Formats: sequence, structure tokens, C-alpha cells
Amino acid sequence: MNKEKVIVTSALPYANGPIHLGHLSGAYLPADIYVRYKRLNGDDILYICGSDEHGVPITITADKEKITPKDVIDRFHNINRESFEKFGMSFDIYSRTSLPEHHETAKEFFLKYYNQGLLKEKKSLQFFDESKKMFLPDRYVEGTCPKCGNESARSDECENCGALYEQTELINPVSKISGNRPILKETTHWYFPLNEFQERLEKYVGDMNEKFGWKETVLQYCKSWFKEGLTDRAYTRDLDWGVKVPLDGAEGKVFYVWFEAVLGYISATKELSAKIGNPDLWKNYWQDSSTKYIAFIGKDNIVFHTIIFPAMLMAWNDASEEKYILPQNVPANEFLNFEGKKFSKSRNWGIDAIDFLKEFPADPLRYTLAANLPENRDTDFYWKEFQARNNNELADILGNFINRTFTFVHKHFDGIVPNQNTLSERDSEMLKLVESYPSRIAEYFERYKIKDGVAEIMNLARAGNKYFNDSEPWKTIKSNRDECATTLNISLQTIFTLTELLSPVI
Ligand code: B3M
Ligand code: ZN
Repeated sequence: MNKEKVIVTSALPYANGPIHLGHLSGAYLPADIYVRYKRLNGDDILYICGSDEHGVPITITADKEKITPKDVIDRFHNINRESFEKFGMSFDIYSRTSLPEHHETAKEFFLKYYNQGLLKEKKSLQFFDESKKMFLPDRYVEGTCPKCGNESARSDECENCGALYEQTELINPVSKISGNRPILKETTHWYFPLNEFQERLEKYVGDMNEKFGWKETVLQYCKSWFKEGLTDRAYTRDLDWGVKVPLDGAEGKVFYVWFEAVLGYISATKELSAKIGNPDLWKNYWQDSSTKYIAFIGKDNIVFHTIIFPAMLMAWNDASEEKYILPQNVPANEFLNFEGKKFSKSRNWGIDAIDFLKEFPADPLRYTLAANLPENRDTDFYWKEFQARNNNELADILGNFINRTFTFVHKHFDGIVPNQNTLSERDSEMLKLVESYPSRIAEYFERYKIKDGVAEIMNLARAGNKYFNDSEPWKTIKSNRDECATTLNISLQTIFTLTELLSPVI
């Protein structure tokens, strides 16, 4: 196979709370397995991630705890970086969107749009809290969803039905900082005309799906967006915390977090390039049409990666000689639940990665999550299953096969790999199976079917045990030493292949 040049990204987690097991199995572990597999394969990979450090939830946390947003992001950036490290994530860089490099990149994109006359300047009415004398962006307001009637909908998107809307469409709005009903006050904002890109976006999604086979769930999300019809999206917000709008008269305004967070992938790559002393390296990836870009995310981020980010890149490419590549695939996962219920910070349900990894090593967790990834539907983490996967699979199947083989080789062959002699039918079949495995697993991983791939690898360990049992080396060591040597030789080869195939996983 030709070697590929690939950018892989995992969604940038908000530095507003510790990541939990649900996050790990959504956008991180599958990406890390894919990346480690690709590196093993000799492909040229950049794996990019970092903290998303803007957005209203961060300022709300800061207000609540009477600390600064900077305190909040420093705390959670460090906790999450440490969680990822302990979990064995192999990012090439774990950056942060509060860095000046990112602010510059975000402004550069905005100005590119602004200067080509793409953005629409509009006056509109926004919620304003009179007692606090401030505009109430996004999540400072709660109310009833105009689409589904959910009574605790956020002001810009509904967690229940996934609708995105302008906050003025919210029914019965309440200010989250004072509890009062906010008034409407005029303000000016810039809008990105997403609708102007609809046709090209539909073609892009259709083409990518045709060539690279997008997940059905992801396609369905896109289709329902297209069916609704794309509309102008406000690019700016009245808020202090964020990337400042670089225009005269735009004081007190920052970019809407999503319009810069996705660019964090690019600025993180720039940071990495500078760090390794090759400042233009990022262009070699992001602006080279031979690069393939894969974005791993959870299903709640689909629209931003399949519609908004691609539209932003198209808009840049329209006005520039240097053209960015677009995501080739966005293998979004469904959610992992915890013991039958959704992870929830407010209901204190679930377990944070950092706490889990204080009690247990990463590998049994990686294996358990990998064996149960929410690739096609929501799945659950159960403590009982964690125990069973560790004891019955990692220990009893894989561990046992390796242990009995090694023990035998040490006891009867001085710890030296025995020679392969005349092959029986069983021997040949086992060898054929082992040889077929790397390409079989590669096929799964190339199609982002990580869960099935991992299950298949464990099947090889099962086959190894069966082969060992059926060959009865404890008998042949007495009756036919050559035959026994062959059994052990083939068992060791199976283990060698197993370790290689499992190395992206554990
Ligand atoms: N921070 C949302 C999330 O963590 C958001 C992802 C940004 S990806 C550019 O789910
Ligand atoms: Zn709703």
C-alpha cells in the first residue's frame, strides 16, 4: 500500500471540566488507536489536539467560583492534559486556544472573510440583563426550545433535539446570572452566510461519502441540516472572554467560540511546527492536497466539522492562493453512558478519567472501552464488564496463552525459540491464519471500525489457545520433540503478531 500523509484531530475538549470516560471513548481512544496503527504502518501522521479555552461555559464557571476565566482554563487544561497522558494518548501536540498564535490565526481567517465582503453586518436585538448591565450571550440565557419544547434549553442550541437557533427565538427566556427576564437591546454583529455555501457543501459531503464511505449516522445529520436549509450564523458575540474582533468599533465583542475553536487544529499544528524548528511544516500538511484529514469527534459536534468548518475553509480558499484541505472523513461516535444513564456533572453521575486512572492502569480501561466503542449506537460502561473484560479476556485468553507458551518454552527449550519442523495440517492452518491477520485488521482500522478490529484481534488469541490445546505439547514433548518444537514455534509467532496488532490498543 502507498504510504499516506494524514492529519488526525480529536475534538478540542473545553477546559471547563475534567474529561470523563464518555469523552475518551467518543473522540480520543478511537483516534489514538487509528493513529498508532497508521504509524505502525509507516504512514506519515500528525495527531493534533488541545484545549478549547473560550466560550461562555468557562465564564459562567469563573463567575460562579469568583475566579478568572484564566484560572478556570489553567486548572482544567492541566487536569485534562494529565488525564490524556496517563491514558496513553499519543498526540503530537496538546495545545490550547488561549495562545497568541491561535488568536492570530482566528483573526486572520475573520479578516480574510471580512475583506472579501463575505460577512454581513447586521443590527439585531439581543438579550440584555438590566440588573447586571450586560448582554447575555449564549448560555447566559435559558428557556424553552422553539423546536421541541424542552424547558431547559440553552439559548443557542437544544441538547434535547439538537436544534440550533438564535437566542431571540427562545421561549420564556431567563437570565442565568440574575434569574430575571432579560430585555431586548440593539447590538451589531457579523454573520457568516452559511446558506451561500449550501450547494457546495452538499456536493462535498456527497463526494466524500461516495469516495470514502462516511458513517450513516453522520450522513443523516448532514442531510437533515441541508433539508432544513442553512442560514446566516452570527460570527461574533458581546463578551469579554474570547478572541477579540479585530475591527474598529467592535470593542467588547469576541468571535463565537465555534468559529475559532475549529481553527485551533490549524494553530496547534503551527505551534508544533515552530516547536520542532520547522515553522512552515504545517503548510505541508494543511495546504497540500495529497494530505488526508480525518476528524474524530462525538456526535454532538457533527455540524461543526461537516458543515461549518468546511464552509470556513472553502471561504478561505475562494480568496487565497494557499488552499486548505477539507476533512476527508468525520467518523463521529455516538455516546458512552455510565451504568445505564448519561454522564452528568450536575447529577454527579459518571467517573472522570483522572480519578479512574488513579485506581487502575490505562490498559484494561483502553481495552474495555475499545471493545465497546459507541461506533454505531450508544453503549454503556459497566464496572462488571470492566472486570469481565480484564479477567476473562485480557487475563484468561490473551495472558494465559502468552504465559503458558512462555513457561513451556522456558521449561523445555531453555527459553530459546524452538525450530519449526515438518508441518501438520493444523500447523499450516494456524500459520495461514496468523499471516492473514495484519491485513484483515488493517481493513477494519482503515474503515474506522475499531471495535470490530479489536474483537477480531482477541479472536486470534482464542485461536492460539485452541491451537495450543489441540496440539497437546505436554504430550508431544515426550513422544515427538520435533512436533512439540513446531507447536511452540508457531505459538510464539502468533504471540508476536498479537503483540504487534494490539500495540495500538494496549
Ligand atoms: N469544545 C465541544 C466539546 O468538547 C468543543 C469541541 C471543539 S472541537 C474544535 O464537545
Ligand atoms: Zn429542542
